[in-house]
Amino acid sequence: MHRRAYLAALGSGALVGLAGCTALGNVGSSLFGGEEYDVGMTRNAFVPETYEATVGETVVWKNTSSALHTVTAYDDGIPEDAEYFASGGYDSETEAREAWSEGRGGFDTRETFEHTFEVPGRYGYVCLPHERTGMAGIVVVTE
Ligand SMILES: [Cu+2]
Repeated sequence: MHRRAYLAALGSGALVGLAGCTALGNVGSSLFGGEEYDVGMTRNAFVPETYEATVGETVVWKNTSSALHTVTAYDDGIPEDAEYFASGGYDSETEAREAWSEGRGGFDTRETFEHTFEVPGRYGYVCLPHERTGMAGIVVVTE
């Protein structure tokens, strides 16, 4: 995401200003039209499922649904020397899973989570509450 500073400056005014825009064509999307993100989260999926980023890029996930979701990297699904990431700020998949079992680490409608990718490679992650229904995604980071 490259326009974040600009959008942050606009703040919530942008959201109000664009609330009438229904470019995506469904009822819920107009609520989200005023802010930018890289990966959206529908009821049961990350969109896009595979996101391509470059080294140093900050990827922003946004919960564009009414369900509670997590972004939880797989310990063994990221490059060996890469920093682990999970919504809630946990240091490992185990820690994130334990937290989620107690209801922590999720983010709600319209909330965002972001992570800056410094190591090239392939990063697999999952949404813990929707793991069984296949809600998982990949970030591919290139130089
Ligand atoms: Cu989910």
